[in-house]
Amino acid sequence: MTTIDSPTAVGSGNAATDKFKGARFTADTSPERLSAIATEALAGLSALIHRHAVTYPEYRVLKQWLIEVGEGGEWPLLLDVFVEHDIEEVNSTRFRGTKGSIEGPYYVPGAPELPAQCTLPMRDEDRAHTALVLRGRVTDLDGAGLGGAIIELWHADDEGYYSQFAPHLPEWNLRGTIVTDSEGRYEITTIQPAPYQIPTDGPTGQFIEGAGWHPWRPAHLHLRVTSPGKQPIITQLYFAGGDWIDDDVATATKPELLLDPRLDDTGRKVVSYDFALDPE
Ligand code: MBD
Ligand code: FE
Repeated sequence: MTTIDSPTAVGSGNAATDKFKGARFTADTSPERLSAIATEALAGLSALIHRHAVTYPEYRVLKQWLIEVGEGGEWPLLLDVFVEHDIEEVNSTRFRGTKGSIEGPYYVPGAPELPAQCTLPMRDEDRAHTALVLRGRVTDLDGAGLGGAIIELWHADDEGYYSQFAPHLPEWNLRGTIVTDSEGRYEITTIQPAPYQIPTDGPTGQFIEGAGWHPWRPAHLHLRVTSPGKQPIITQLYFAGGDWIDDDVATATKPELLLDPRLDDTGRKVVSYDFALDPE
């Protein structure tokens, strides 16, 4: 009998939790600010408990479920799906360059460095799908090309799985760190990802099902674009007309972030996208 390492919610959840914990973050929040935010959070919770007359069985189920979110490693997933979009929104109002979007739970720094014209690492079965060519320029706000800018690109495969969060995939599958040429240009060949389904076998997925919601994100590419002296952009690109594009469970689409690839005469889907970076 062979054992197939199939992706599980607890596997991807714990991989995301371990990676996040490894990074160790701090924030310079004052006691006064912490108190103000916590007081309001608790007041909101208090108000909804009274308004809905939340029962003891409901309270105990909530407690049990929160414990399972932690044990399943799903705090990154749960928070990034339901909370991060508001954090991104309030922190991007002053930027004039390319729109940002949420980072999500599956970014991994240190993907293989690739030249401006490149193909992402992929398996033969990925390569069997229609090629997607994403090309364009990284510029400043005046449109001047930024040579040597860094584009980190990561996305799911045609089954919706991310490398390092699904045990059957090679470490850096469909992940790369691309360096723009001297005029800021890049041309990356990859494949179009499938829509992403929140794992249905974990607490986040069970909650979504219990509430009668759907667990889908539209197909998307994740990007982090940086250049010295510029504000880094973390964003996502989506596919016009795709499933879930107007009903993302993570509320992270924006009209400025839609791609509409065209089939070229070699049978590849080709699309251009330029990234404009704000000054630091
Ligand atoms: C994803 O792939 C994602 O991008 C987000 C934001 C949440 C869960 C899975
Ligand atoms: Fe994603």
